[in-house]
This record gives sequence, structure tokens and C-alpha cells, in this order.
Amino acid sequence: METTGHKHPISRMIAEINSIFAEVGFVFAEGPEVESEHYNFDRMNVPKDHPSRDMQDTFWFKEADVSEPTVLRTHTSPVQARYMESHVSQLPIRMICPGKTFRNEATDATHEAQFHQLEGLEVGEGVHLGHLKGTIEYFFEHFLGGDVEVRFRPGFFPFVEPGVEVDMRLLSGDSKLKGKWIEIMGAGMVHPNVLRDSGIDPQKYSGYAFGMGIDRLAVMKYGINDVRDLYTGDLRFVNQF
Ligand code: 2NL
Repeated sequence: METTGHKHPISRMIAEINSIFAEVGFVFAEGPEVESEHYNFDRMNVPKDHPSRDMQDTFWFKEADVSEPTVLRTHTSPVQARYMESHVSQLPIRMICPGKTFRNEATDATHEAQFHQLEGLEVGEGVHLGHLKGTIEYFFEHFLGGDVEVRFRPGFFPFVEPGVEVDMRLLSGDSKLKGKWIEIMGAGMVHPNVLRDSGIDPQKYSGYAFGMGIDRLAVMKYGINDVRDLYTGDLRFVNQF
């Protein structure tokens, strides 16, 4: 029987992710989990009629209880919008924002209504997709320990142009996953509308951003079978880490 406490696996992963990114100049940022529709959707170039805004997909607060349309944030992107607008005169910026996010959906072994996302952002002059690829490779090599290969496929997210789906595979080590391509995140070049709405001139500056589920990373790193185990608070589970 263990007598001393220890960090929950998610908290431990976040601490490790922070130190890996800090090594290459990324600053940690956080923001509110209760967000305005403005920061969560409008500022991310999500169309007014986009299905992700529906009550079926997003937890909305009752109108009577809030002064403006308000949600439980569906991604950590609003943290990045807030960070960009408060750093327009301090470019270039590199930041990551791991944090809790919420989607109004049925839960199963691979989906929780509450989960953790890790997003990252770099904005500066001459930033391009090559920088994105190098940063992602650097991260996975340090997080998973070993050589990795990363590939991009075209993908669509309203907040980026172009957008990419990112696959990775482990080239070394003895993991079950070695050699298998795994779809791991979405990313792309920050959409000019998103830069402009944050007060950054898209003619002068460019940026890349990426987003992934931290729970998915836990599945990869620790071989967890059911993401719901991460949130039951069952010590028989958390004490295994
Ligand atoms: C996914 C995809 C993504 C981003 C997140 C982002 C943030 C800003 C501007 C533009 Cl401030 N983009 N974030 C971009 C592409 C994909 O997440 O599947 N996440 C779990």
C-alpha cells in the first residue's frame, strides 16, 4: 500500500510537456474555463452557423445567468487569442496552453465530455510550416523518448489556412506502437482573420498553431485503455503511475 501522495498522471504529463517546450522558448499560459462565445468561437474564425456552436456539441450557460453568450470552452484556443492580443507589441511569441476543455457529447472508452487539450502557437516574421514540423518532431522525440517521424495530410479547421492532420510514428524503442502511423493532432498556419482580429498584421507576421488531446497522449505514453479511468478518481488506477 502506497502511503505518500503523488501527482495525477494528467498533471504529471502537463508538467513534463511544459518543461519540454520551455527548453525551446515556449511560455506556459492559461485562461478561464468559462468563456465568452466571442473568444471561444468568433475570434477563432468559426462561422456563426457552424455545427460546433450547437447546443448538442457545446455546453452553453443559461442566458438569464450571464451578461453575454457564455460556454464551457470547447478548446484552449481562446487562451491563445487572449495571449496574442496582450502581446501584439511583444512579437515574436511562442506559447503553449494545456488545459481542461468540454464537449457536450456521449461518453465512451475513447471520448469524455471533459478532457484536456494541449495547444501551441508561434507567431513572428517568416514563420512557416517547416517550423511547425520541426517543433512537433522535437516534442514527440522528447515526450516519448526515441526517434519519431511526422507527416502532414491536408485537413480543415476554420482557424487555420492551410490546415493539416498530423500523423506520427515511432522509429525506435520497443513500444507496441513502433512503426505504426498514428493520427495524433490537428495543426496549420494561423488564419489571417484570426491574426487580424487579435491585432496582428497578417501581411507582416505569420504563425503556426497545433492542438491535441492530452488524454490521447496518455493512451500512447502509458497504454491506458479507457480514457474515463483518468477521471474516476479511483486510486487503484492513479496509483499505477
Ligand atoms: C485538434 C485540432 C487545432 C489549432 C488547434 C489554433 C489556435 C490559434 C489559431 C489557430 Cl490561436 N489555430 N489551434 C489549430 C489547428 C488544430 O486542434 O484536433 N485538437 C484536438
